[in-house]
Amino acid sequence: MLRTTAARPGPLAAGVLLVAALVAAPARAADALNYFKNYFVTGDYVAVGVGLQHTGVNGFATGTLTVDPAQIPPGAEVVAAYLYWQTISSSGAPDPSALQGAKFKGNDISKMAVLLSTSGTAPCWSSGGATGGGGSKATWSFRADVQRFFPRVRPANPNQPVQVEVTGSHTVTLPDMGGSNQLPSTLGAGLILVYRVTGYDPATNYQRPRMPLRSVVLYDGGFTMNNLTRQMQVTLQGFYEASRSSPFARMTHFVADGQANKTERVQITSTASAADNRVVAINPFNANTGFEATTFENLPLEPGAMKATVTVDPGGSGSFDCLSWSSVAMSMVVQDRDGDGILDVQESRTEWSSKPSRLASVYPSWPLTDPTGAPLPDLGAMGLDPDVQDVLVHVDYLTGADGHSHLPAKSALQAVATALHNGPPRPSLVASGLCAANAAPGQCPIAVHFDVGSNYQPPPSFRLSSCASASTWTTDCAIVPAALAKGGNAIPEALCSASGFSPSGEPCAFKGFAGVVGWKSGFRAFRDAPVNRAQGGAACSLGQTGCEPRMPRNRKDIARYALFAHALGYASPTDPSVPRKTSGIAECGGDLMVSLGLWDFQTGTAFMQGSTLLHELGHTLCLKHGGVVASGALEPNCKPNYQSVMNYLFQVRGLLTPQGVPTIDLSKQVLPPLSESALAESTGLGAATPYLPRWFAPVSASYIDTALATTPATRRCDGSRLQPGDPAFVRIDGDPRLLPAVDWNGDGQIAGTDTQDVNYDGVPGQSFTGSNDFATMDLRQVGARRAVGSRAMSYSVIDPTTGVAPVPPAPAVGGGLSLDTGFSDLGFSDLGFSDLGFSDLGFSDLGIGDLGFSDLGYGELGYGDLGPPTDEPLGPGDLNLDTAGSLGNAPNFLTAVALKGKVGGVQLAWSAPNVGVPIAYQVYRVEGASVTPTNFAARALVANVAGTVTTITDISQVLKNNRAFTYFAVATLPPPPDCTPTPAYNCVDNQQSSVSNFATVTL
Ligand SMILES: [Ca+2]
Ligand SMILES: [Ca+2]
Ligand SMILES: [Ca+2]
Ligand SMILES: [Zn+2]
Ligand SMILES: [Zn+2]
Repeated sequence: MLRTTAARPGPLAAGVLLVAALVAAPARAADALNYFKNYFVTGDYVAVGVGLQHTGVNGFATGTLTVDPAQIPPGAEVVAAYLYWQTISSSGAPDPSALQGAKFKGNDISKMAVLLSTSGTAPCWSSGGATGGGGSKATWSFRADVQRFFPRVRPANPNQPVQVEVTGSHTVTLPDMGGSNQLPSTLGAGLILVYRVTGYDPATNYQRPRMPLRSVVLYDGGFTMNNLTRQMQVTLQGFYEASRSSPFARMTHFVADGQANKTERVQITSTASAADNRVVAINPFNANTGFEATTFENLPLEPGAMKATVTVDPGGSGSFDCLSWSSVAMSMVVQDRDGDGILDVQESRTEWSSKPSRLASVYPSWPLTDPTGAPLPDLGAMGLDPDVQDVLVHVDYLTGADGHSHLPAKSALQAVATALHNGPPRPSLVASGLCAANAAPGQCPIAVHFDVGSNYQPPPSFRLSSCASASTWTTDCAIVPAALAKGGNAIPEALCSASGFSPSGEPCAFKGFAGVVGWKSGFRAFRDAPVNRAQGGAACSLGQTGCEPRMPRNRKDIARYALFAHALGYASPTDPSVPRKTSGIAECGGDLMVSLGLWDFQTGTAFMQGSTLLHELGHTLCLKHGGVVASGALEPNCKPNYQSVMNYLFQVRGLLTPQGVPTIDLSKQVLPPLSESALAESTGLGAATPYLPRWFAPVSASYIDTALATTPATRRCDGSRLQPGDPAFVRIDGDPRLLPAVDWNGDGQIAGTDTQDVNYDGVPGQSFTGSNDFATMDLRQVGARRAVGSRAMSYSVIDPTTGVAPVPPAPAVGGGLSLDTGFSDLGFSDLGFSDLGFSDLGFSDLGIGDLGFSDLGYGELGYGDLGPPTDEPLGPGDLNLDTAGSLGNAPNFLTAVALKGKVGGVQLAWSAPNVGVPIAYQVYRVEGASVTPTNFAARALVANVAGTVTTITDISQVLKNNRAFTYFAVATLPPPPDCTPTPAYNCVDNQQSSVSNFATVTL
């Protein structure tokens, strides 16, 4: 008895619109349903329903909710899934039997069910369709977050992302006694899925998004329209601004008890005035005694509409239907002309004040408020602009008991802001006329706004107005004014005791470590923890004056949350009591974490902070380690023809300018394809590049690395462990003197083509596709956050109640509980232990996704986008320290300057590697303007100095006028932590780096 109503055709026919009734407006009624959630997704929702009344056998009705694959586009990711159902039971409170045994796909949902109206609503019990003798009965509406119950499908091809399977048939089993006069009696159930499809369409050269940005708003509760209550009305808000060019909405009603022979009228208005009501449908609810999911398509909203009032009443009909609602969903394309995911009307007050007055009346004052009444932040005053792509990043950080701080260095923020500001034009903005195709750096900026509280504020002379022009923009433009800031919260690290308990007494996984944060429960606990900013971020309870989440909920669709933590809560593969030294983690969405506390100086170098921040920020823009390519496949990491910090080749060492300056940047061009089987030396990468080529070659082939005894890589470039038989490879930087030629095998000759595992992933013969990050990035996912209630990557290794690991169906992903979660002391105790994200672990069933704010979760954000597995089946997290050490940490930016005067000589200066603290440097000199096998063989060791020295003067007698000399430096480093011995390196001896850039001086 499938009662899902087929989609209505149309835009509404003109004839129907003429019916728009000018009936007298009833007094403005209270909303029949409550605001539940709003989403901003590059996708939409799907709703299906099934009627169940009187179908029970042995106390239970079983039905099938069927999602046709045609209802969801290929490549969609599910971001939310809610089951609604209605059961008639005793009034006052539902009898326990109304829920007992409730199942979705065979999983118990009775304990996670959320009762939507605490007093129930009138049952449509009498045969006439109106409320009859049901005084002892009530209709109860329930909701459950069922996202976790959909199976994950791991494709056979590991280069394809994991899918969460939601299409097909889903069985629902609910209490129903079958007979027409027995309780409980379930009317039916409906399923709402919210999905997204990220990115831009390669078939249009990335000019058009695959799907536009839509808002989906969900309202729910319990409401019965009958002879006592002859109208259902609800004003839907939370979408803020419908598209001005295509203001059509979809709307679904989950409604029970409709009868074909009793009529009703559905109307909608964008102005809250009944005079503007447009008829949507006459008598659409006719499922008789069942339940239906009725979807209306192409509802005409007014251009730029900000709210929509839906009214259902009998119309002019004398006979009226008794109808019971549990949910209404609506979606529409929203107005975001610069494609940054932030609506025009949120970015600028002018967009609001210029509305037609009848539309402005629905939001009569500025600033706009979210559906809970909380004012939205004043983004215009922060410098955001509806015609410029903006990225707002709320930054919080942990601080150690010994005084170390994870507040990112100002230079790290500046480097990220500069890279994004100077990006090339995005094709979508060129197509829409917001950028010129040949825009110079800074003329088609991505304006990043770091909310770091009162840190790094510009001088008083700074004017925000200077930020609009490329010629006057400075990195000060990237700092949110302190008066508008909510970020920059310092959070003390908590210690996991030797016996494995946090200070608040919760079990923790990493004994003796502080500041370890799990992804994503622990992360979310920090983000959403209620704090009182005026009291230095002290814990408080929501509802108290001055108490709000660290990242206020009204920023959830506007700001990305960046937590600079000490370490990521994933266990080391070799010792589960120790966290991995992973640099960070992020999802294609709104959340990222940088975790460099187990790196140098407990904070990582400023360069690594910036590089990792841009890398993780890139993941929130849906960029991947191998770039985004037209086929949608996950391409390998470490591709030489992908010059981006997304690529592990460049995250550690940076992208080198011809002068050897390590730079933080994303890929700005599509380089030609590169084949590991045909590496042409004379043509190299096949195009001019802003940065030097980098690749891997056998150490035995490279005359320089053989002679200098460079330590071969101890990891494959993608972070996976070396396998028996893996040859010893080293990382090589291109010599700008040879460009465009590349000496792929490092033998000092430019000749022929080479065949080698140039990305050092253990897979020979690959072909690599170039990728332009700025063309493929998608800024519109800012509001996408994985639901903690969903089953995704962050399973723990430990069940806090039993101390044992969860069993299947939990996927065997390693992980650890967040130490710093501090459940009770963060004021979350009112939600209960399970609510705080332990449903991630698979053993809580309290409908978590309903409580938190990581609503927009989804099944898959965590792992398909993190690239192919590294050394674990699912490779959690990003580049780790061991891999970083193995990627070759040569000295940087070597300069050679001839000194004038009596003594003369050549002054040499360089900077330290970005990872690792050198023990010593060796500086070499060859005669000539370049390095060749011949002059290299005659090289002179100019100096062997301590690792603290970064400048020397060469006053050798061989330095003679009118001759050129070329210098290079190498570093000696201690063995990397967590090093795994390989045939080429024993993890005991010091490491020898590869060479710095070559610096030539002519005397
Ligand atoms: Ca925008
Ligand atoms: Ca903008
Ligand atoms: Ca390869
Ligand atoms: Zn720390
Ligand atoms: Zn990554």
